[in-house]
Amino acid sequence: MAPGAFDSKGKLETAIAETVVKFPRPAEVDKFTYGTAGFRTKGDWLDHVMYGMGLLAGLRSRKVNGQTIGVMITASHNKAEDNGVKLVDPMGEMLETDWESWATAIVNGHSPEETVKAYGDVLQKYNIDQDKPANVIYARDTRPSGARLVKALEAGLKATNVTYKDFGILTTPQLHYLVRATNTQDDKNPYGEVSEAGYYKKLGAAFSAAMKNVKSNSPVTVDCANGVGAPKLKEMLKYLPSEKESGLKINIVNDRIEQAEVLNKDCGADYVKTQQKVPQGFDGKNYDRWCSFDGDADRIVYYFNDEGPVFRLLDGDRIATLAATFLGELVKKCDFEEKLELGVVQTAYANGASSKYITDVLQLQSEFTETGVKNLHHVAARYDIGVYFEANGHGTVLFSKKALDTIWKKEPQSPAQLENLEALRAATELINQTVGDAISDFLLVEAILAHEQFTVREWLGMYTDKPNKLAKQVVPQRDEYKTVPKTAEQKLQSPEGLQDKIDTEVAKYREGRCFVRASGTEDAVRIYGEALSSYDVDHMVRAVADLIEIRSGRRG
Ligand code: G16
Repeated sequence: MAPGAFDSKGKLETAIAETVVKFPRPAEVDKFTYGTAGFRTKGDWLDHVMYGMGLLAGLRSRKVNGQTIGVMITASHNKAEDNGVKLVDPMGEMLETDWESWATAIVNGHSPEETVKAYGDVLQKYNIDQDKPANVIYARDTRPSGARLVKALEAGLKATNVTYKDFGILTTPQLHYLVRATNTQDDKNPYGEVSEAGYYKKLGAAFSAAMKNVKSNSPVTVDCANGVGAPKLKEMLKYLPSEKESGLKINIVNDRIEQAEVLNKDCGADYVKTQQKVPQGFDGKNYDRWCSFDGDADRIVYYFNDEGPVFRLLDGDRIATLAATFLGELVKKCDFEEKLELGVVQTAYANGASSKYITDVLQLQSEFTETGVKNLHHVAARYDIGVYFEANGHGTVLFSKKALDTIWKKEPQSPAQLENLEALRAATELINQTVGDAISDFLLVEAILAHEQFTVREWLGMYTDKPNKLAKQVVPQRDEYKTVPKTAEQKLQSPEGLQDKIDTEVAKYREGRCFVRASGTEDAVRIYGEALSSYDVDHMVRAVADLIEIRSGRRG
């Protein structure tokens, strides 16, 4: 069959038209939109979307010469009844953004003919040969709707002759790992074994290497948000050095995955970050080290109770600065002949104090992108070592080929340099290069704290956060909140006139910064504010929230 064409006998068109009707569009949804991290809404409404994503995943694989594409079924930090789906590109990164509009076109067909046409449009646009092989792997989190949605996905894959494999229940980053591992199997340096066990082996070996010369400040407690991170972290423990060897004792709480309704409920990274409080099940004493994963284990935040008790958060900004400091020092100590450029990428939600620390104290380049790891990842990839983190705890570190070659080829000049080189090499293996990964980030942070012999208090003492607040406000129509391009989402262009009102309010507060943007994962807008004092922040954010309530017609 010629590239860009359906088969001449119309078999493919018929197969799509006959199967898509089994997964009708829900009446409740006018339009599905590919948001910050794919499609996300109530699980009950997603069968049609999932079928369409099966079609698209096959097309994408054919476009990239049969390389394996990943499909992850998850709604991450959202409540249990929601679900979602995102595609993973061959190197484990998020789907190329140009393809998001095709995803939207395919899943929004109002009739079988429209779905068939959207499929044909992609074939034609990219001159795709439908007869070429296509390979897709997929996994899901612990949500009850996941098993049913897999059936819809498989129907889309079968209709278009895609070879597929179900990896069952995994964390989102594990699926990203598997996609990259699959596509690099024939390379000189495969990313890892193509199995869940391969993931644990790789991280376990890297963590043992990272901890070779150091001991941890034990213990640490991990809140797994009652999600998939709980069983997977328990499995990971089997591959880690013993408590006796590493000094690290890992406690796990909020691991009730059999009770779907408690997923992310009053616990998990998003709850802790947005509520600025400890999760349900917290029983730590002052200065005990705790951290929280989110529902699909791609985000992590740390925290502890200070005297008072006063809640202290060590969020994504803190992990970024900790990692950048540690890696930057190791690079200096290794004294490479080739200069390695380190950069840190954040979003507008980053605390101003962290950005100042990166540029003024660490003297590193810092850049800002729009929300979504898909945006940060590509900017970080321009550096030799690119650290990227969203304040909400989603992020990782990327090493360029040049950086990896430099780090692995260097001949150490002294035992001390060998130790530093070994720590840096271990970090390149420990850090998930595909996407933010709570388990990998957790092990990285634990290794760094052990190397630096840092307590949580000392970590917090690296700089002082500006008082801040991240609030969420449910609105009837989040689509009307649009931001001005190239402002890192800090200025609204619509609803008309709202930004002027926000500016007037914010100007009343000392060193105030506050912005509003529509969430791409929930039916809400997010309001972020920081100012000189907590009192100012609370009042400023409240005042901006009032403006939105008035706008939504909830207040006169
Ligand atoms: C997803 C994205 C993150 C983003 C978060 C919140 O995370 O992968 O990059 O920060 O949504 O996005 P928004 O503010 O648009 O709702 P997750 O962990 O929910 O997949």
